[in-house]
Amino acid sequence: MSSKLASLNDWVASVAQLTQPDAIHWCDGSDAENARLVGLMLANGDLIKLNEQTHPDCYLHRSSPTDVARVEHLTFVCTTHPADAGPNNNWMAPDEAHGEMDALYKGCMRGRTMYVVPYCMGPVDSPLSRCGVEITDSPYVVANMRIMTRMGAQALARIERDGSFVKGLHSVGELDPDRRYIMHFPEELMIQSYGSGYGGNALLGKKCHALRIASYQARTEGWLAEHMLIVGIENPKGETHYVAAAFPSACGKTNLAMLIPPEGYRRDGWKVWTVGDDICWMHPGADGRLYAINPEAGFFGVAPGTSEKTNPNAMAMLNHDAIFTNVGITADGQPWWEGMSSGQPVKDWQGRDYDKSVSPAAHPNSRFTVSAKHCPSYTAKAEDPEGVPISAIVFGGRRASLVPLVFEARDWTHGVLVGAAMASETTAAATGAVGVVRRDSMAMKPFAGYNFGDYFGHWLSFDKPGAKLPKIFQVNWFRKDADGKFMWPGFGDNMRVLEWMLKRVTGQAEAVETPVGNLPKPGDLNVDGLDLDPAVLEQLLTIDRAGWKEEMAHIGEYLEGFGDRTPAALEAERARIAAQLA
Ligand code: GTP
Ligand code: SPV
Ligand code: MN
Repeated sequence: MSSKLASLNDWVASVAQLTQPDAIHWCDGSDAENARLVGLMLANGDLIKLNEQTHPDCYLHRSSPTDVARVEHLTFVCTTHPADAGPNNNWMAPDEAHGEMDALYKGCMRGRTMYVVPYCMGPVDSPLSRCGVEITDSPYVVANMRIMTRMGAQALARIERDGSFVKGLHSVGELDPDRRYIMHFPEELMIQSYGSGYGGNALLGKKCHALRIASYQARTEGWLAEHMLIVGIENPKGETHYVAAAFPSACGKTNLAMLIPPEGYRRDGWKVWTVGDDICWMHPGADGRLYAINPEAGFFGVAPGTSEKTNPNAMAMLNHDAIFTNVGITADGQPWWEGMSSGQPVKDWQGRDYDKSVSPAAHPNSRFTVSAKHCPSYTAKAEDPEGVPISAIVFGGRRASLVPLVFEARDWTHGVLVGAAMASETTAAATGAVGVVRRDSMAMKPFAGYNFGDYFGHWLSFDKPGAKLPKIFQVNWFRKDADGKFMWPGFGDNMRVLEWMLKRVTGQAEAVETPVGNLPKPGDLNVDGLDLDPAVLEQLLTIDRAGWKEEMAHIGEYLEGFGDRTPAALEAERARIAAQLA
């Protein structure tokens, strides 16, 4: 087979020439094709069948133990000029990077099949969507791409119509951490990945295309590609407001996107609708509002901590047609991870006999892959080619101290500063130390395909005459007390914070103004039915002026790191707040 697009055929031929596969397979995305690939992976050990009664058509994949997370230190943005990649990225000259990658790819697919995977990010009929083709030698990647994107014949038809696509080349190589690179060539709309089979390193439609390449494209085309969930909040009158929220990896996006409101809210008729849990593409619409699509078609979610108590919507979608990566398994072949309320693991994620004292059953970054259509709260609006209008943008991270439960930015410029200044504790989603606080602007530190200074400027540029921009908020679900316990119950109770935000959006609540931002007035945050010490709530909603003064100084140093690419307006905003705190 081949396509009607000469540029695609030529590229596939040149990759085959370089990598020397035994066979080439063009993926059509059909059930039959998927069944064949699953059969092949069951035979070669890539997949293990789970309990057919409790989990029909579910499989466990055990990765190489040294290939369990994104590798930020091996991820590069290869622009002609290093300053275009910025201090927020690793940079390599495009020629040098191509040389390195060609050497790795040379003959790497001998004895393997090369899969050509056409995919569309976003509804196939949406003008906001963009397409790509991933060439890979991993059937596991093909099976995951089939869930995570609109993959196959329909995507290929659109690519042939559009005449353009992002080129992604992936090989698992030897799965050797010393022979591993995730390279991006934004000027060529190209991605090259070698040596890893893990999600963000290997499913190239996700972080590599939909964030790094897309953010670069979005800057030149006047839109935003962001690491954000999209959730719809329907009030008892039946009005739905959509909220987009950027939290760093493993900081609560999937959970907020699938939130089930507390009982009192459900009784009153509040409903929550899931549009997306990881990536959001936003375009200014004709009416001046920002319209968002979820470019993905599935969820690649963190397994540990997902339970009937924390995320019942997720649990409900995980009992059929799902792929589990690096979780434990029970004696009767059910998936198991830490935080589950029942069951008992017998094997850990590496297939060893489970021994609590040696290792958790599931790797902390173990994941599930599942179609969005399985999610009980998934809304048909997620398939709307126009996207959904965004009423509020939320930034949040893991901050054990200082950052209050919620505050509102006074205007767009202040909101962009709040996003740029975000910091969060690192998590198991990326290789390296966990729990270290680092700046993670807009939760895009690992994902912006260009210089953060330019990126902040791009964000500021949306504030122009006629624009009806969302309000911007910061939240922190992760404040801890002196004993190291989370102070806020989180999960479903985050609904209370969302309600206050929407009251601000619709002008139904006042706020206490502080230099840092606007906080809920005492009594305005609905705590009905919540078992929370009022003193704790007060602490969660208090600004520590001395702490913030210091924070503002650190933010100043951080912004200075982007030199003259940092917009003057952003530094002026920071200086204004610092002066008010002094
Ligand atoms: P990525 O897929 O890596 O981008 O992560 P994510 O942002 O979607 O994070 P996710 O919702 O999967 O949550 C990651 C971890 O944080 C899980 O272990 C959750 O149980 C935990 N978590 C999520 N929301 C809350 C919350 O409101 N409070 C607390 N304490 N923990 C939470
Ligand atoms: C993240 O790390 O933010 C994820 C998982 O959503 S990955 O696809 O690996 O990037
Ligand atoms: Mn993510």
